[in-house]
Amino acid sequence: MSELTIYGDSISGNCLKVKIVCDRLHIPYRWIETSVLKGETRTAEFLAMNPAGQVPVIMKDGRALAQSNAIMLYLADGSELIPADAFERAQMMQWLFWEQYSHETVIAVRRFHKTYLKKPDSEIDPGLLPRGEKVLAVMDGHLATRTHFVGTHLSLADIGLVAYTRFAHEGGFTLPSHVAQWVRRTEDALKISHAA
Ligand SMILES: N[C@@H](CCC(=O)N[C@@H](CS)C(=O)NCC(=O)O)C(=O)O
Repeated sequence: MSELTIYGDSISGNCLKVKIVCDRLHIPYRWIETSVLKGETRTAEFLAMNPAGQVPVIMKDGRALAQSNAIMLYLADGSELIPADAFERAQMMQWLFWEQYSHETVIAVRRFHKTYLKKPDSEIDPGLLPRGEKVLAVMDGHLATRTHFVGTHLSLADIGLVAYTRFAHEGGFTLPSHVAQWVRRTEDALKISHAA
């Protein structure tokens, strides 16, 4: 089997999800730094792998796969990061779909505009801040009585959600207490540095 290659931008939480899963499961990989800001996702070679022009993308056995959560599901197949119980597995998917539709589109987007495009708050969509606060409140309510998003073990739901939550302060958000504690716990469990 050929080596796994990850095309990723180190500033991107979506790309870090893939790296975190590989590191956790001891999957060897080659990382090819691909900068969004430098337009490296717009070259003909890159668009041939992912016509959507987005990282992360993995190449495995001559095939390309995009979408961070789809990549995590492929890499973690059969591992302890995916619950064996069908209902818990579906709950994990529930959070992963929510992450992409409601969380990443707000928390990651505001962080990108504020920290990387260096826009003043007056030039950033004013709806992002209240929407992000609502998203964090949903997470806080869920975590008030739980250590992990699903069941009692770390799963892809935690990895998918921690990827951008740990950088939420760079988007001007303050983490509610249960979320802040869960971020710390999850970073420690994954042996990644504390982002805040
Ligand atoms: N839903 C996709 C989102 C990927 C995405 O938005 N990637 C960003 C970096 S975080 C990107 O490549 N942006 C470049 C662009 O959209 O032009 C995923 O989860 O992989």
